[in-house]
Amino acid sequence: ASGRTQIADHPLALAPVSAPASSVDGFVREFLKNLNFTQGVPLSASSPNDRYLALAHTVRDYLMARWLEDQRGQREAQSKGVAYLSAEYLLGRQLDNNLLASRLTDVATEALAKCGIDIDDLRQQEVEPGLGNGGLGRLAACFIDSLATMSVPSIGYGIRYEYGIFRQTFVDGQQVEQPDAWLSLGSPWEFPHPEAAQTISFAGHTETYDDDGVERSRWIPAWNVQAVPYNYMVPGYHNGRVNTLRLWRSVATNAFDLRIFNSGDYEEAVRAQIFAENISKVLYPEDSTPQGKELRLQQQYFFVAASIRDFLTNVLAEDFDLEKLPERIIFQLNDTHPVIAVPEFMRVLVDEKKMDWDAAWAITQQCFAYTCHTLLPEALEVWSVDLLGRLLPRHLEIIYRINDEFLLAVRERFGDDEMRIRNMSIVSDFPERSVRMAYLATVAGAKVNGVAELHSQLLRDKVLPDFNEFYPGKFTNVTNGVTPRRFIRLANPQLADLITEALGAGWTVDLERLRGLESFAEDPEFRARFAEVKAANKRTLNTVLLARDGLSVPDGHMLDVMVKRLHEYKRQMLKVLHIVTSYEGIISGRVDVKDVTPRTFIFGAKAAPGYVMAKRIIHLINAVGSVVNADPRVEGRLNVVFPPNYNVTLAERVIPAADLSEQISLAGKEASGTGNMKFALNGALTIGTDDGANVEIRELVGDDNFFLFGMTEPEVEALWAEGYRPSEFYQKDEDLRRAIDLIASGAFSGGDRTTFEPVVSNLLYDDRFMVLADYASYIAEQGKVDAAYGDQDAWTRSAILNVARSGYFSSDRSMRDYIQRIWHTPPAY
Ligand code: 4GP
Repeated sequence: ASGRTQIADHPLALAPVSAPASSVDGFVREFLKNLNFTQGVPLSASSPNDRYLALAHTVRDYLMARWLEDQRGQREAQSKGVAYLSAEYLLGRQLDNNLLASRLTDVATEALAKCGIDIDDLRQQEVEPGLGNGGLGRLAACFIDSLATMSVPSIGYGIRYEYGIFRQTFVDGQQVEQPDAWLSLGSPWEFPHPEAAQTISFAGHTETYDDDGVERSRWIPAWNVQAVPYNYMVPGYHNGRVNTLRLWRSVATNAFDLRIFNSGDYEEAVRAQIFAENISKVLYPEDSTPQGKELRLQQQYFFVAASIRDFLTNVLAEDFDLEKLPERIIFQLNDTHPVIAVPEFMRVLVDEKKMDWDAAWAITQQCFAYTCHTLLPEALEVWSVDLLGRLLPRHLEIIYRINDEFLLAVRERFGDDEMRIRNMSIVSDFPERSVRMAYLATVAGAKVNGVAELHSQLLRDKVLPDFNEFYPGKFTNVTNGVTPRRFIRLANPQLADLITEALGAGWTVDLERLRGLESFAEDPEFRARFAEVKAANKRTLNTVLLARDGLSVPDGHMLDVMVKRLHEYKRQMLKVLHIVTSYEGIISGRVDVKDVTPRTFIFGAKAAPGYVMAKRIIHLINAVGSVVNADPRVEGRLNVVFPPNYNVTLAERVIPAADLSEQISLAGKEASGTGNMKFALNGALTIGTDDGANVEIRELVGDDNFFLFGMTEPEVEALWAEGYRPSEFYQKDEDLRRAIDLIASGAFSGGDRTTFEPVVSNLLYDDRFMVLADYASYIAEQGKVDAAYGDQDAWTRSAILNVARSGYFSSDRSMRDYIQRIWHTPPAY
């Protein structure tokens, strides 16, 4: 027994003694060791995948000591931490980021060179985890990077989707979804812990019972699955800190029935396994079927229930006084997907921990905060009462009670204003009885935040005004941010070096220092070097696109980029109309091709598999591209490039090369945007509406360095109120008519007028996002873009000023705002 105690006390039992030596020879040794002992091959017989995995394991080894130390610290700390609950983490590749964070890039490069290996070849082996869709998933990844870099005690919780978001391919210009098998060659960055699986239950019924004179409820579930944690390292930048991202995988409790197997029914023998594993199969399963909807709710409950249990049982001490929970944790709800955590938390406190309802509710209201990422009403999730009652019967009861008490309080405050009561009820009766998850989150959350100034204001005044009146001070804003580590240091190393040369080190963790570049904008020599970096980035992009998709970015072209999810509100259609207008001008002879500024238009966009109009727009972009690119009359001056499967890896090459950033959503629709920030930080000029964070970008970089067009949000409202008839714009504007007519004529569909007819009639007779209303202003502003681009030196000056003035958009600043306005956590421990 005494021997065991001694071992438990031994430093090695708590954490490895130290990281391997950070020398080239030390790295070589570790790398070869991993090749031999982890991959089981000698260098001479190793495949590129072996080498990549060995390299990744080596980097892990360097981070391990700090990771274990920080996990222990987090368990032992008595201070408050953050648990970020998110259905998505769009991480991007890990290798480079982890090398950068641990200052190992040079050592690793040299060490591998000594082994005869070009580290660049190994970089290409890494398949990025497809665990996110768009903005909110990438935001989550930026936030955990910043939290680690700022040493904030925190953990990210989510789902380890086996296939992630789909891999996009184009067949005849149309999107075809393929499974994204990102795990097929193994992921060296994850640490599975099957022994720490949690049981997560579903369905069944509830009952009340007498618990020593107190009537209590309990849930008798019908089936369950196991949630297996997979841990990922989240290293801070140059601070030795390593936080954790914990993603859950769903497996069957009894994966395999030997009795049935032996009876010969092999399919039935593994049915439970297939059923259970579906939960963590894909991100955002198609939800147009009832089965799809149910699967999404299963996913949401699955990961938040596992995360809450994980925190309560593995992080808190066994004898922790639950009344003190608000001093130890805040769960940040990243949009509505994790909101079912609220009734789950209540269920655990009331049913399992036997806490009094009011006490539990008071605690819950301090332990959650909610971030909304949208303004589109259809994006605010609702769950039918029918589905909720079947899948999570106890949670539905809890939601009803929360709602009853909430509405009682509303009546007390505002009287029996039935209209207001109906508008504020968490449970709505129309069009079917359902639970409004955004309302539940708003009622439960200590704070509710939007993601840019304008968005937060609209959220408060237009989307949830009654709640704002009822809960003064609950609503706040935190403008989004992006991590400068990945999006400048890794994505744009040459710019990073130029900045360091000008400003010295330190700006990577204190991005406001970029202000210092303002004076360099006036220095011709600096401008020339800045322009050279941009040109080099374009050449790199050209090489990448050529290898990846056989596409090219010709020398001397302005790079005009629109990369983001495909959605009508983002208005890729407006961009298409601009291209078609330029093209039509050339082929009709009204514009001399020699006067056209050579531009390459880059698109990157996935459409949700069930979003038919978005897919038609993708088809149209590709169709326009093939016609325009091939037409000799254009003389190569317009070039449309649409690489499929836009992802973080490609973004890191596209953004640093861009000249013009397209942020052209209808005002009042884009919550924030984060791509807009990445472009500005990499010296692209924005053409944009007064929407989302564009507003703040423009304020900071200045009107002279931003191309503003389109209606403002109040103008949009006014036009709606007055009755928007898109066809009137079509009738009035000759250029617009020519562009639309050209599409309608079949010019981009081999003469077939039916192919894009739905797109055209949607524009003419519906046009919910007012593309036609903003067309004229957009085209006029694009004219100014061309003129400005004509003076390259002035353009470069503006580009530098964009970089210099965008330091505010670091996700480190966002995290400081969250800490100050919402979490009230100590900045570090
Ligand atoms: C996105 C918003 O569309 C975008 O404006 C914002 O920058 C981003 O969240 C992060 O806050 N929303 C989503 C979504 O990704 O799925 O609703």
